[in-house]
Amino acid sequence: MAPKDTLRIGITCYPSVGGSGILATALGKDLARRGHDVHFICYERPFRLRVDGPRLHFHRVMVNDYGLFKYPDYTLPLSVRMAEVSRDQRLDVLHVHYAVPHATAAILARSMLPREQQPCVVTTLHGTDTTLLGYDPGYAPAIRHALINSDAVTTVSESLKRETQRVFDFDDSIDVIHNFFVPRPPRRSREEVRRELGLRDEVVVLHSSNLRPGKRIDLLLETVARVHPLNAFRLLILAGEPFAPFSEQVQRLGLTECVIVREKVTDIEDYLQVADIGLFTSETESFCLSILEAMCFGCPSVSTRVGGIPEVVEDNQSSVLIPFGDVAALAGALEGLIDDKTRRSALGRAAQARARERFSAEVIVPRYEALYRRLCR
Ligand code: GMT
Repeated sequence: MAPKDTLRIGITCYPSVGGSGILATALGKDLARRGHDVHFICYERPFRLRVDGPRLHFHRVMVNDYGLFKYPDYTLPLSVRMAEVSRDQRLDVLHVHYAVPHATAAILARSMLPREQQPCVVTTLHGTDTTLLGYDPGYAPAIRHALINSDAVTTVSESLKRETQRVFDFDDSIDVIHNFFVPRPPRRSREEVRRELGLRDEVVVLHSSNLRPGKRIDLLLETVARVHPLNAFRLLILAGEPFAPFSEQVQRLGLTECVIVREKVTDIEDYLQVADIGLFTSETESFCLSILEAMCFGCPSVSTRVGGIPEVVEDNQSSVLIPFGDVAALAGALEGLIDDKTRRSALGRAAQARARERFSAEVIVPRYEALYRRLCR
């Protein structure tokens, strides 16, 4: 890439285990691979950005705990760091993932700088910044203000775009740029991982998430408890947060032998390669990156038909969609796929092809690049 084509991009996201941070990290890595200079500005190193790389840098935001403050403030130190990095690295773009408080901090950072040093602000909404905080009168006006003052707003699905327009009464333009996933080659063999999980010939049903309330882990476990026979499969849960709050339900439903939990897994590909069917019972989901991660390994899912999920998968072609809350139908669909290896494989092949054609870095990242260039012009 010629030097004049190189963009200098600041990225702020939540560094913890969660879809928006994972997506932001993957985007930053891919932009750096394409020759851009990328600067992450966060309170911690994003969990999938283990080390800096060529053109890939991490700038920590220091948060103080002053005695006067009952609650430590993050927004102001973040905005100051954003302004410093923008000035020192001559950033063209500040791309914030998740509106609260990142978009507000970016707007403030931009206004701290002289006009010729001001980066363009791009805000990407990922879900609960609209679907949860957008309904909170203590947040909504601040989010709306930050969106109006962003140079561009993107959402990760059409569904989230519609809801954002409605919830914030926002009629400026919104670009829909779907999520993408770049699978790394697994570090261990399939056999090694199956051995670690203590599997014989059971089908592996996979659920990966941060276990937050909207994921409805209660319904996930109820669904699994209805599937027969229980010893034909194991439910592998890759948990981004501690699973302990659900242990009592696992015992009560007699699922102790059936459920395998791995917490805060970093080598997710090791486990994705052994997954046969994904299971997602979410109440709200703007995209569901976990479904896409499974698709990349030829694994179809049974999931609820909510939010942006029908944009990620096609019902009965690459996955099975069930109305939210219909546990009997979820269990029936799951049982059907556990029993039918041929259908499972056909759906899995279609899912993998769809992931490659629509949600690969090659397809999605150039859309962000085009947006940045449009703004920089
Ligand atoms: O609530 C979560 O699952 C975390 C949240 C996030 O911001 O990390 O996930 C949201 O962003 C993901 C990446 O764009 C989407 O795949 C998830 O669907 C979305 N979650 C919700 O909308 C509930």
